[in-house]
Amino acid sequence: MDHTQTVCVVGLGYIGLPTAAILASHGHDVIGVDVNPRHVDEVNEGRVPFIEPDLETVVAGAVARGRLHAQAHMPWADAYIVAVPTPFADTYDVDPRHIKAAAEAIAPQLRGGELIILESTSPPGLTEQMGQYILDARPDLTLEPGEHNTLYLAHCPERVLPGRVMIEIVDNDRIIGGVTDEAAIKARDLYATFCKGELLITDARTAEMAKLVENSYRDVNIAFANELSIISDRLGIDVWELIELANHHPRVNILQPGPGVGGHCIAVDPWFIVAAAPEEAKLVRLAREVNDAKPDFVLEKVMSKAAKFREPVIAALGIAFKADIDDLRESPSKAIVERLAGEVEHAKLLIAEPNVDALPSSLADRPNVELASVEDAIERADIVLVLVDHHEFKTLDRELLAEKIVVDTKGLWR
Ligand code: SAJ
Repeated sequence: MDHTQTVCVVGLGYIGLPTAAILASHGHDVIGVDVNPRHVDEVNEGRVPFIEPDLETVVAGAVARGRLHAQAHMPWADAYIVAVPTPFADTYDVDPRHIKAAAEAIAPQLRGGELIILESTSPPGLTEQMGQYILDARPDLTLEPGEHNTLYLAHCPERVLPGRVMIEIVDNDRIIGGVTDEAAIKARDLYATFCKGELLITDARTAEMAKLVENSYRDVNIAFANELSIISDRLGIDVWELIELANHHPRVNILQPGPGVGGHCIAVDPWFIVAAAPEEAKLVRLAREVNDAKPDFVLEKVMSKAAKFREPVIAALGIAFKADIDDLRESPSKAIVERLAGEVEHAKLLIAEPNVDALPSSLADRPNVELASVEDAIERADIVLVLVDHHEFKTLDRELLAEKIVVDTKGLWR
């Protein structure tokens, strides 16, 4: 594919917008499509509706040069990259409604010959399902290669780490799973225009599973760390020191415990494996359960400390799902604070979250909850609960903590 072809990125969220901006800065004409008019307007003004280092500069530059434009309606393009949410339904199976909507919006635009790439995390088979949605709407098209009316369909899972997206989107190796070999080659040629990492070709189902397995691998390792933190608490051992020492072994690399696992990836993707193979995926399921139960442990710890006070004041440091981002999706820290606010009604909760200007409504509407600066929150608190290792917390004057009861889920101030 040469550099002057049009690429349409469907979904201008945490993955779609960086992908659109990088494509535009590498010579493509990019149209971003989003159902949220606020996103569309902000992008066209060169702004980014969420925090991601260096993204806004690239978006602003691409918009100013006329290479990137956002709109609500689906255009025709040589290539489509679909990056819409794939949440799970109650059964832990995928809820394909956004994929279906994207496919049905793309279908009428197609002429034959287009490349359609699904980047959203997908259980095995969803890429083929997306193809079927398109063919249901356009029976005149085909996935068989070599025809004038062929569509080229591939799954290229994104694997970038929030907070490092602009680096990883270019540097990471990419798995490219074609529904046909020809589709994989076309997709590889598009990614080759901006990816410096290796471009690894496979089939769509293996590519779908690879993404799920990577996140599940991390989930299992974090579950091990979280279980160790609970065992260590019982045995009176410092888990952070324990893990640091064990990790000196050349073949041991235990991850870090925390208040639980959040975000829209690691806390979600393993369930797609469980849904696809419920009898076989025993460890994958157990790891999810261990990590999902960690907030209960933290909550009990804080409540036992709070029981010593008539009207305890608790400073909760961080409600984002991890350090140095503003993303509250599936955040165990936010869930812990919400439950504290509900279950310890006589407590006052002071939340320090440097990455947000306002609390989400689940917290803002509660009379015993307040957003505060970190210094103010700690000064007024009886109990300091560390939930996220934001850089602002790491460098705090430790003098502030004298006389305070500290519950530190991230081992920040050891
Ligand atoms: N966490 C721990 N202990 C650790 C590491 C992480 O408790 O040692 C927690 C974090 O605090 C957070 C959660 O796990 O709540 C997930 O954070 P993360 O930094 O591990 O991962 P995500 O969800 O931000 O991004 C992951 C990445 N996957 C892997 O590293 C295998 C990223 O590369 C994927 O692109 C992303 O999921 C995704 O979109 O799937």
